[in-house]
Amino acid sequence: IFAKVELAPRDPILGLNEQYNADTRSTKVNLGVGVYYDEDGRLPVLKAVQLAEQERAKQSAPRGYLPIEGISTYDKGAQALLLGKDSELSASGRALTFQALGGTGALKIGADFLKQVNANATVHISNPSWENHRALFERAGFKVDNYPYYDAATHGLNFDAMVAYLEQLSAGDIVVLHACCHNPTGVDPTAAQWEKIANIIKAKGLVPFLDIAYQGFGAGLEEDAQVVKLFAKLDVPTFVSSSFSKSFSLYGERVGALTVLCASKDEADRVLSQVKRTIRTNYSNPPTHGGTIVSMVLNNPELFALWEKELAEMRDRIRTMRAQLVAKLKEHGVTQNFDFVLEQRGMFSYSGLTQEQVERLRNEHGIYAVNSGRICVAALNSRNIDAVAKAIAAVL
Ligand code: PLP
Ligand code: TYF
Repeated sequence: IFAKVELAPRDPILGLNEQYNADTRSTKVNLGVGVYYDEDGRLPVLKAVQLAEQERAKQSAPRGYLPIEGISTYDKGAQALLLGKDSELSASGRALTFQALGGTGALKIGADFLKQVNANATVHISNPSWENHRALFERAGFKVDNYPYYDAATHGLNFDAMVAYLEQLSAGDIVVLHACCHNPTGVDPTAAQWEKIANIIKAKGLVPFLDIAYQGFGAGLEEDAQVVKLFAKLDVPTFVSSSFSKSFSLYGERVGALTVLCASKDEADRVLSQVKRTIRTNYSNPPTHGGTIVSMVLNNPELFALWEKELAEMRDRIRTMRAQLVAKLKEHGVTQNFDFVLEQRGMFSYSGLTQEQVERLRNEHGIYAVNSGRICVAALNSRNIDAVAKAIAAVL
């Protein structure tokens, strides 16, 4: 049965990691994968997480099976982060949240459930989008198309083309939107543009699937959830995949959530039963450790405040790195305007570097960026930024 199995392509981003790890140069810098590193170039273990883990270890809690939908306090906490603490949707039982295996797991159970209820829909993702969006929805059985998004000429959003594209979609079609900190470009619509996007989606009967993997990395936890609240207010059936991988620096714990907004409590009860079936037939129920830690932080006011402060520090450090990168490029004689880097949000910058320049960065300077020109600004620090700016200047 394996004789005809073809070799699958590597994930372009995770493949880059393998290449980076094999590189023996001591000056190498990994700006590829979307991971937040601290000023010392290390993956942080947040203080709020450490305190929760110490408390958890003291409890020596047994590790029984969780409910299919996960830890109820985790689900409530994750939902409140998206909709706010006094959401009418939550109070009326019209919002469902499922603990999921990271943002990816949330996308996958959402996609599988959508395939069951909306099989002939086309899924529309931004051009460009996170590498896994297309593959994941195709694997779930959908046809996947791209809507116009990034405008290379302005390093900004091609809003007119995006709107024109959405206007001609058919009712029931699914539109995947990055609720904040667009991956890979760092370019987000403005509040006014979001209003317009949301109104088209409602008027056309489209199904929004909001992916929010970087809540807290844009402007703040609340600010970054505005887009979710906007859709909640519109009263359209909405899917939200959220992730704590980056915001808690708990990548390997697979902490995420799928939230589904329904029209009535009765509808929500039926949707709940079907999404639970999707989960049961995939992995039965989620794991305990990461979810417990996140739930402890979300539901303890002191730990929550500490977490929010640590998240703000990560966000501010990325901003500082953006400013320093722009300044250092000038210092190294770059005359092109890179000020757009300051406007981009979240971990990434679509730098405008060509594939050839990215290859030279990698081969000649040991600096790893994604072939698209995407760099992870969160991997810069005061020790590597000079070398990075110098190398970019050299390949430009
Ligand atoms: N969605 C986007 C846009 C992402 O950038 C990521 C990155 O990892 C994910 C989803 C998946 O998140 P997780 O690692 O929690 O599965
Ligand atoms: O875009 C990124 O770099 C992150 C990490 O299959 C990532 O989202 C990349 C690829 C992948 C899973 C996570």
